[in-house]
Amino acid sequence: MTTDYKPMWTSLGLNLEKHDALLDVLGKAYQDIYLSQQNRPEGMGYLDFVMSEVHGLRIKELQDARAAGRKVVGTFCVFVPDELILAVDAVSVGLCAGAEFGFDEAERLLPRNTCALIKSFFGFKLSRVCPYLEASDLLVGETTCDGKKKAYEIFRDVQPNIYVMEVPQMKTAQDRALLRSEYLRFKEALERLSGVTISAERLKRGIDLVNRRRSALARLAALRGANPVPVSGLDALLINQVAFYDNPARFTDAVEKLCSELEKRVGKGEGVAPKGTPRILVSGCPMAVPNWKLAAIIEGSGGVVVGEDSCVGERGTRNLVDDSGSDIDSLMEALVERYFKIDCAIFTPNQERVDHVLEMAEKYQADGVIHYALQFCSPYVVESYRVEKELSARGIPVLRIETDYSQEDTGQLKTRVEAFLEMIRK
Ligand code: BJ8
Repeated sequence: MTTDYKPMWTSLGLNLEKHDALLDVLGKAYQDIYLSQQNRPEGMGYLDFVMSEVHGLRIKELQDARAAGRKVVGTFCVFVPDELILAVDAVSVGLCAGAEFGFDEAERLLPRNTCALIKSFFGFKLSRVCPYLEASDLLVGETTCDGKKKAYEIFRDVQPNIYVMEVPQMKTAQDRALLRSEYLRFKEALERLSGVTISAERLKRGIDLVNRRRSALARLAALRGANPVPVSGLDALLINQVAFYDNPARFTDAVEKLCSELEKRVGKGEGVAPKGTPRILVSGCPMAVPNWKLAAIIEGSGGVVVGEDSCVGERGTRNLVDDSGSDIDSLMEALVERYFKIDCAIFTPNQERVDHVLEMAEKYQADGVIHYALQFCSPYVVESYRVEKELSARGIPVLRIETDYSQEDTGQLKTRVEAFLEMIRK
């Protein structure tokens, strides 16, 4: 960062000392994990720039938007429709929660056996190191897993501007009606927040922006089916992470440009790893910035990640919203139609997820699946049993791991991943 952003961070109430410490750790990790990769596509330069300005220029953009009267809405889950947020000209930012920071403070409010993702957003808030949290005019929580649902009750004490959306847990007609009514309630909350009424035209614009972003990410995902694969799993993960907080139109253009570069690579048979490198599909909990741990271990052990069955990945981006409706009712229905298909492990039963993992394994020519669950995340830890059972029955090797954000088990995980890759190679 060349500009001095300290006055902006101070005005947001950040703890500058701790914030500097966080940026130091982040910068070093990025250098070691990302910038040390070989043969990266040129288009990744845009992502490197965005990351270098993640607490700088992007926050300035948010503050400028606020000064111009627009609102910033922070979210924690892919069930919260960006389309509605964009329809009121607000800026949507997916909040990170991917680093072990401020956990001591978080554990004063939360049980120790809470998943790292929840502890992380508490830690960021209590240490006052996240400018996105501080710049948000509204935070949207949801009743997905019990951990998050109950944690928001406590979070409200330190961050009062939180809105909680109810998300159903089954896929019956009643559940669909519940989601629809929750989206209508959210639409009204956004209208109150912004003073803007969502017309069909406005919603269509929001749908179009998000559809374009999802289409660009789908194009990127499809290119990873090539053998050799033209982009590393680490870089693809980063792109999916940045999608949550970058300007959507600018981000989409950058991804489309990168995809054109990757298409050329595929045409020439070039890749980031030679043919024969074990191809891994990762399935499970979302990996928020800067959680690069598992992908770094896999790719540092001689494998390559070719897809993510994750909310920071295909679970969050598959399916577009039908924008053919001409009135608000039909467009809202189209939103519900798209979001109701999300196969998060909070749903029961959740056969769709197993079907998607199988479909993805085939599409991306995966040699094996690594199931990733955060410790204490009951939905994904429990569901990993069925995922493994059904994949194994079809001859797809599966490694199930449970971890957190610390580096303490890195050596142990590396040993297990190496053994898994070795087994696949035979
Ligand atoms: S739609 S995956 S983003 S809820 S890791 S906090 S589940 S205990 S994040 Fe998620 Fe929405 Fe589902 Fe996706 Fe709870 Fe598990 Fe922690 Fe989790």
